[in-house]
Amino acid sequence: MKATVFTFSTLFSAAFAVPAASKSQLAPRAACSGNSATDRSVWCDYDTSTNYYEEVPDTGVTREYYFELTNTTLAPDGVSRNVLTVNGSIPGPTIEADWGDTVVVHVTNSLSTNGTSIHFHGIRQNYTNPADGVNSITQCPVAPGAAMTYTWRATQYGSSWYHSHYSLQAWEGVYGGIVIHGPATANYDVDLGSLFLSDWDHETADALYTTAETSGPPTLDTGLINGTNVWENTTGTRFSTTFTSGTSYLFRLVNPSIDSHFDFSIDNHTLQVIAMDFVPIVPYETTVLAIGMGQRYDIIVTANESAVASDFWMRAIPDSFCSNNENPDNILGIVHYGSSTGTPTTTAWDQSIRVGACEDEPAASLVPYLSLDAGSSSYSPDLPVTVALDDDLTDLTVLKWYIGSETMQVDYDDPTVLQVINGNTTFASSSNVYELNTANEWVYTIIETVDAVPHPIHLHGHDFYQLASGSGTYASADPTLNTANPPRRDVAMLPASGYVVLAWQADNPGAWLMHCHIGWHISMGLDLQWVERRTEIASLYSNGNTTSGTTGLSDVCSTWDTWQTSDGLVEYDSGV
Ligand SMILES: *[C@@H]1O[C@H](CO)[C@@H](O)[C@H](O)[C@H]1NC(C)=O
Ligand SMILES: *[C@@H]1O[C@H](CO)[C@@H](O)[C@H](O)[C@H]1NC(C)=O
Ligand SMILES: *[C@@H]1O[C@H](CO)[C@@H](O)[C@H](O)[C@H]1NC(C)=O
Ligand SMILES: *[C@@H]1O[C@H](CO)[C@@H](O)[C@H](O)[C@H]1NC(C)=O
Ligand SMILES: *[C@@H]1O[C@H](CO)[C@@H](O)[C@H](O)[C@H]1NC(C)=O
Ligand SMILES: *[C@@H]1O[C@H](CO)[C@@H](O)[C@H](O)[C@H]1NC(C)=O
Ligand SMILES: *[C@@H]1O[C@H](CO)[C@@H](O)[C@H](O)[C@H]1NC(C)=O
Ligand SMILES: *[C@@H]1O[C@H](CO)[C@@H](O)[C@H](O)[C@H]1NC(C)=O
Ligand SMILES: *[C@@H]1O[C@H](CO)[C@@H](O)[C@H](O)[C@H]1NC(C)=O
Ligand SMILES: *[C@@H]1O[C@H](CO)[C@@H](O)[C@H](O)[C@H]1NC(C)=O
Ligand SMILES: [Cu+2]
Repeated sequence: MKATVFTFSTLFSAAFAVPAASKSQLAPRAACSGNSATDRSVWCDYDTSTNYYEEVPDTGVTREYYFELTNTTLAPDGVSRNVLTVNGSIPGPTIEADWGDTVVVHVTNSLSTNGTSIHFHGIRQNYTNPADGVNSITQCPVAPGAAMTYTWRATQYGSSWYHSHYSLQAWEGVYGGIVIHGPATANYDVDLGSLFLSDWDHETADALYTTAETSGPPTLDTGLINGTNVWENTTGTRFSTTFTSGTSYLFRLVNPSIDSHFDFSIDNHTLQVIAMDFVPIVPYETTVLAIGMGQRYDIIVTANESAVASDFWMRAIPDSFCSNNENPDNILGIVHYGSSTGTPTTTAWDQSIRVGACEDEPAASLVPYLSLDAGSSSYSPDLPVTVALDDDLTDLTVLKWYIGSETMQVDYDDPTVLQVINGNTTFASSSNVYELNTANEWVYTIIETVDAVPHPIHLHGHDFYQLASGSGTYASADPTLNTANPPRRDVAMLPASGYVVLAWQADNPGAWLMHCHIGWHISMGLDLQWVERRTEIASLYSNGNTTSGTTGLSDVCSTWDTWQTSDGLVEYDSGV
């Protein structure tokens, strides 16, 4: 299929909210006036009570980044393998900005046999659907040798990550941190930045995919803490960080794994949890924190345990209910106190406080600091998640995951928004489109499964309100929906043999993906899309600044079409 290319000249009108006096400036402010170690709640004229869905600081600052995707060899645990990276490292460079800044990311694809698109996970993309970076939905893939620019505003603050949305590329290494500086709901002294907890294998994700789609999830070799670990205790380097007694530290935990749910802890240290995804919460304490794929938690750790030891283990233990790993007890980092360089001999916290079924932290702990209630809804689609054997595009019999009545299969060269811009409103059933055409209506999505497999469900373009979650079918459980300041975030666990009810408002026009964040399942079709306020979509794409340089969507698609034709690439997965 060949993409029909539209011209921008017919479509130049939209107002994109780039502050007028944009200036490029790389180093973010260390803090905003008033914000200090003894009062993290304020941020210049704003604070943690500001409704960031409605009000955003007008900084007038633009942060500009240049990313290059490269195909190289790295040895994160001392064992060399082929990896795909942003700028040669795993994780790639961190995107850092202040709340309210505009972020511009120029991506050059220097790979030879893959397209790409970069998704800024959890970023609301308020009226900037073109910058959501999902091939087959908001753009064609960026062809080898080509480039594309993404422009968006940091309307939220907190922690996240960016990653490729092209096939399994994110899990070959194409990801990095996003840190948006802003206020916080508890005080800390030092911000240590992102802390990635990931699974890892010595074979590439692409090489493991045939196993995953024919016999189920493969057992992975090991895991990494912030991109590093040891292998068989003989090669590689463990992650380590140094504490000064009496100081408190902020860690921005991110789980970018392909198929692992982690229980995180630091021996003898209590974790104070202050944010889930991009939503600051009323602080609570725990010793072991469960973090699903795609989720983030900001935690504060106080260095007050020097009486116990000088060296402590930091542990990322894959929950064996849903994560198959050869070395679940050796995904470790080290916290040293002062100048100590010793190997810890500390004992793990009692892990049984976790349910051990790859579930979320208890909903009662996850109380958004900015208290908001969900509105009422008259639209509540019930979407079963199932798995079945099907033929794939190359006629192999493989496992496909369904959500609703479809397993997604969309085309690199005919993204949803291009179909919308071209006026085609009849989406193929395999596009798994649900339309939300009434501005600001609420939708209550019921997602449920009878299989004993939990799934981290992620929504693009919005934070959702988690109205209910539990085991059994939705009908038999018949839960009372909690609309009064329920957990609000962008990834929630669908419990094994259970249901979850996620609500949000159609306040952001665009084509937005909703999917399971298990890498294998994204490729095996556990994806759907919300086409929100269809008639308002074309005008969002009329501004060349949000897409490729000056020429936008059409240019990226025509370069892709030429490459895909010459390469003879046949799609073999969902297309997202
Ligand atoms: C989102 O974008 C709309 C349209 O440009 C604008 O009116 C609104 O103020 C924006 N919201 C935020 C929080 O920036
Ligand atoms: C990434 O690499 C590009 C191209 O080599 C370079 O221009 C850019 O400065 C690098 N960016 C960072 C944040 O390291
Ligand atoms: C990366 O390099 C390997 C080895 O040369 C090659 O087989 C593979 O196709 C390349 N992948 C990409 C995405 O460029
Ligand atoms: C991406 O490149 C890898 C090799 O690095 C290859 O195995 C895979 O088939 C490619 N995928 C697509 C969809 O181009
Ligand atoms: C993890 O790596 C990122 C990227 O290199 C870095 O910004 C961050 O500070 C590291 N985290 C910690 C806790 O050292
Ligand atoms: C590797 O090191 C960890 C931490 O010291 C230890 O628990 C484990 O037993 C070691 N494994 C082997 C195979 O020596
Ligand atoms: C250390 O600080 C935490 C709060 O972060 C507290 O729960 C714990 O009791 C303190 N431990 C000691 C030994 O004071
Ligand atoms: C450190 O943690 C271990 C395991 O939870 C516990 O047995 C030990 O008593 C703790 N030490 C102190 C001094 O709190
Ligand atoms: C509209 O899209 C549908 C589904 O992809 C396709 O079958 C149909 O041919 C398209 N119609 C036009 C006029 O392009
Ligand atoms: C597009 O970008 C150029 C160069 O950065 C800038 O001068 C122009 O004002 C932008 N246009 C819009 C509509 O934002
Ligand atoms: Cu899944």
